[in-house]
Amino acid sequence: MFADASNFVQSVDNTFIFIVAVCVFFLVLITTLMIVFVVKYNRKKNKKAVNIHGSVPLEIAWTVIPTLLVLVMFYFGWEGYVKMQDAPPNSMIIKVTAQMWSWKFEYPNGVKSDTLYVPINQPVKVLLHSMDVDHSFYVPAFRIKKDVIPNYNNTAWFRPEQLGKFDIMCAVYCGLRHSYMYSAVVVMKPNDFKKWLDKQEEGKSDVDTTSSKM
Ligand SMILES: [Cu+2]
Repeated sequence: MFADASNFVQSVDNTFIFIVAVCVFFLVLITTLMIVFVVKYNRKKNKKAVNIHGSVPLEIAWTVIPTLLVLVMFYFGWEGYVKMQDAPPNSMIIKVTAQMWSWKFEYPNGVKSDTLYVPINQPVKVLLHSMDVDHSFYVPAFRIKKDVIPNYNNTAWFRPEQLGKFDIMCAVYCGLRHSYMYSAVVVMKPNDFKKWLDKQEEGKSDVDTTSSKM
């Protein structure tokens, strides 16, 4: 049903679907019972109200079942969160700088770009820095979202598993042009990524010479 653009898609979607399914099940159950009871116990049919006393089996059921359900939700949420916190040691480190209102990406060799380029199947750890206010690094297709806060080193990681271009957006309102804070992550074949990075590095030295002449 969903495209597997990163290693987190499956676990996040399963947790989400489980929670939605539980909510829909109870919405339908409670609404149906309400309607049935309104008809069945209508005042016109049952003019005299009857006092009902407690039921131990019922009380146990409506305490234990919801408790188990929220514990299962917590388990999936916690398990997914721990995986997202723990970047593999072979991750490529990319510095991400957020500022009003743009993203900057810096690769291990010092190359910088406005769009994030990554090789497929390579774990990438992003070091998230903010130059000014709170932002949030959000890649919906990868199911990752992490706050980017001034004076605080937040990190996130992902392993892209599908070639293509995916949206990056800021998920925290950060000022007038917050909605302009769009970028993209481009997932490339490892060879293409290497070529791109080498080309950028040549470009970078050109820029350095021109700036030093000025
Ligand atoms: Cu922002």
